[in-house]
Amino acid sequence: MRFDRVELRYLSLPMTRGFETSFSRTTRKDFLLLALSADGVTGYGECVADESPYYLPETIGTVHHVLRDFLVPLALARDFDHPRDLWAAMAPVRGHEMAKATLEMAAWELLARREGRPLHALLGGRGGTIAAGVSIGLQKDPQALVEEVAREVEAGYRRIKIKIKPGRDAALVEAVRARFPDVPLMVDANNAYTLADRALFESLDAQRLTMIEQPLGWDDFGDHAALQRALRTPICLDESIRSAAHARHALELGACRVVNVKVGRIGGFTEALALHELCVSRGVPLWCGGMVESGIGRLANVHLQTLPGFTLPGDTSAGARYFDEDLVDPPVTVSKAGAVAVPEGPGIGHEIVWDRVERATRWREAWTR
Ligand code: OSB
Ligand code: MG
Repeated sequence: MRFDRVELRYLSLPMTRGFETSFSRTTRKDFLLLALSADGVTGYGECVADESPYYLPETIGTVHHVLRDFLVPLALARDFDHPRDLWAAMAPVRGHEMAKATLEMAAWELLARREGRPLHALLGGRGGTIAAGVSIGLQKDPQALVEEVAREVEAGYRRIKIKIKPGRDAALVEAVRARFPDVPLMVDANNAYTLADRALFESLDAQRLTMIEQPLGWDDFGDHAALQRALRTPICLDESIRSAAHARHALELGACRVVNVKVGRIGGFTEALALHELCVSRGVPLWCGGMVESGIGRLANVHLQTLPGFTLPGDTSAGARYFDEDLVDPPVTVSKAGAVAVPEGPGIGHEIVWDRVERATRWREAWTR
């Protein structure tokens, strides 16, 4: 592929509802969308970085900088046979996985469109449907949370994830469990705790949670290993895993028993495929996380989850839970049976709604060969 143009847009989309985690509350979705062109075909990559470095260190600002000054020049400097060669060429840039993924995912999407095939076919996945789970943000009180869980169970979701933080944890789990004793339920703390909170997690062990996601430090393995030794409930790492090697180290140290993959967090699809292979070879359950993506990034997640190692429902919920006017048509929907249909059109497989993209665009910048 001879890339001849890269365009980066900053988009700001109003959200239908706020999303609150232990680290922030958002009511708008601000993100970068990258368009990569070669020989008259364009592919798209949605960046998962936020304005603030509260989930991981990267931000929209750092992604813009690293793309503009390092990754885009490199992508326009020579030809690439395959997206994995672009990934290899980006190796001299340390870290900055979200920036790398934005470009690398666009290269896969471009290749899929050029071949007239759906993204899942290039990744080695399959058609059909995937199982949907849902991530529910912090609500104003336990009653509001239980009502929200009831709505999502009714909507068909096959696994419920709730956010917790210190002071808003055990009581929330108890309230949900009292009403839904058997629903597949997990919690995500987004690194809000330390080992000093061990007793809380030991008490949660009785709640038959499918897993506890990222309870401790965002870049920690050692304390997670100590906590995992004390628990029956599996720990799942999210923030701590920014490469396939991180996952291997975490598993070897006993820091987790389940892995959450976000393509945008680990540098792109090439690395996601390596991580997938690692988990399959070790029999480790794998699932696909979400970053409140627009339909473009959401569909990329749908395609990835058709690979055989994705044995657990992910955080891919209906686009309409977050956006009245999503950027793809049709939007991503979830059936009453909790299934998302895998698109069969070229690339991500649904049309991008350009007038909505234009309306959401705050600035744009382009580079040519
Ligand atoms: O930790 O999984 C997370 C959203 C933003 C940042 C981090 C996380 C999340 C979610 C939302 O849990 C998942 C989604 O619906 O996209
Ligand atoms: Mg998480």
